[in-house]
Amino acid sequence: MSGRSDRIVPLAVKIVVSGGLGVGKTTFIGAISEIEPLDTEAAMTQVSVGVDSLEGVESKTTTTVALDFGRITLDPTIALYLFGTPGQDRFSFLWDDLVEGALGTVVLADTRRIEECFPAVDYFESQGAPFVLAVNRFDGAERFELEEVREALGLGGDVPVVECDARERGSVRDVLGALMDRVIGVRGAAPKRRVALVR
Ligand SMILES: Nc1nc2c(ncn2[C@@H]2O[C@H](COP(=O)(O)OP(=O)(O)O)[C@@H](O)[C@H]2O)c(=O)[nH]1
Ligand SMILES: [Mg+2]
Repeated sequence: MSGRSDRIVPLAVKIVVSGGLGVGKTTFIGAISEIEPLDTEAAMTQVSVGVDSLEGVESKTTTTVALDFGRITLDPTIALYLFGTPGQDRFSFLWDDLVEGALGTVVLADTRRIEECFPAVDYFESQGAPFVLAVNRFDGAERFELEEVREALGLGGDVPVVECDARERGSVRDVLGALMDRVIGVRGAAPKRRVALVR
């Protein structure tokens, strides 16, 4: 007996889930994670009243103070590890560490409060990191064409804009699939052609 195991150890891929407060990050990770999601929901106290904008998310009484974490094995060779960013801007100093080594990001958006995802979009654009913009469909929210959302956020044509229901496992899976396609597309893209400047 060699003691060796033929068990395939899946490649671990780090994915970040971002967006503003109450856009559905915890729900998104919880819907797909095959392990009990490790989240750090803390009851919102009077302290955050007037600090965290809850307009439009009146039913929300907990908030993520550190991070959400979950795992989904796509096939025997690849496992995605999902890390949610804390929603409040005042925690964005944590993002540099959180995104280190990440292959790509899902930025969730709520069209009732689209401005909530501006900091995330700005951040990941400035990093030059591949991301997809997932419009989380909330009940009663006005419907916008995905191209309108792209325009409102000033996203380039290369950023996939998809819709999702963060409560639905299949929907979350589709978003992650779009992100993986985007990541592979970025990696497989032909190198930029450069032409010498000569007269
Ligand atoms: N209708 C609807 N509600 C959602 C969806 N995603 C999240 N929610 C609800 O929105 C609230 C905020 O979601 P949560 O995941 O805590 O947001 P987070 O602050 O980004 O982690 C919760 O009450 C969720 O149940 C969705 O896709 N559709
Ligand atoms: Mg949360």
